[in-house]
Amino acid sequence: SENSLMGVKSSDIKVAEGKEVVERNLGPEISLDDVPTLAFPSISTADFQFDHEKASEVIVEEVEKFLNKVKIVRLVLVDLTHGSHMLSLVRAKAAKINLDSTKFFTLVGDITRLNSETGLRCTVIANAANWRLKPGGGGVNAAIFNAAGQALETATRECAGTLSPGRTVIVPLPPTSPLYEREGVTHVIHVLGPNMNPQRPNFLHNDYTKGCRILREAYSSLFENFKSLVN
Ligand code: AR6
Repeated sequence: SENSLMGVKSSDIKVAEGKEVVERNLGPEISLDDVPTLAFPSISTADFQFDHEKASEVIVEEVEKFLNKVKIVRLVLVDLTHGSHMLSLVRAKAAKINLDSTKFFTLVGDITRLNSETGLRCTVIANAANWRLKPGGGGVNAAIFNAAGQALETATRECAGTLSPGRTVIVPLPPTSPLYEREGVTHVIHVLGPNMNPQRPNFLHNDYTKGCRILREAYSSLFENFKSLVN
């Protein structure tokens, strides 16, 4: 296909390039696997129906702010398909402001199988959660709860009952979780984004002033929580 070059996917090439440059900058004593990496899905832009153009702007701006503060980290925006509209919007905006592509890049894949399928080790992954922090409901939430097994449900119950929009919560994964064992994920950060879907709770009635503010809060809280795990 157009995304393949002798069996190598374009997403792999992106990672490989990033790897080379990061390793050069880090020097021989630190390997890329030691760079704390957060993988996150695009919050609110599928089931919650948030405008993609606006969401991509928020993502790139919040990533830029965070990378100006915190140096040795990587942030990776993940989506399932090469056709992802969010990934292309974000890539274009990130390139426009010259965001460091070794510290922030996009990746096509299942966020619950990044290590086993792309070789990228992300110790922390974010979830686009619902306010009750319940499994199921489709989307990335169902995928993460399924992959992590009962352990995540129990650990989540111990950490939090509900979330309000714009808030996030860190849940440590028990080492017995398949997501920990197979993929090396040590923490899941649940994120509740703004909701523009009338069928879901806290519907914002197309109020994008409020919506963008909440989405910014959500990403900034996600990145700060990731930072607290790194330190
Ligand atoms: N790996 C990577 N990305 C994924 C995966 C996956 N396995 N599955 C979906 N995505 P959504 P929201 C992408 O709908 O809009 C849930 O039911 C997807 O393509 O999961 O914040 C919750 O319970 C999209 O880019 O989250 C909430 O009620 C992104 O993940 C509600 O949906 C987010 O899509 C949250 O809606």
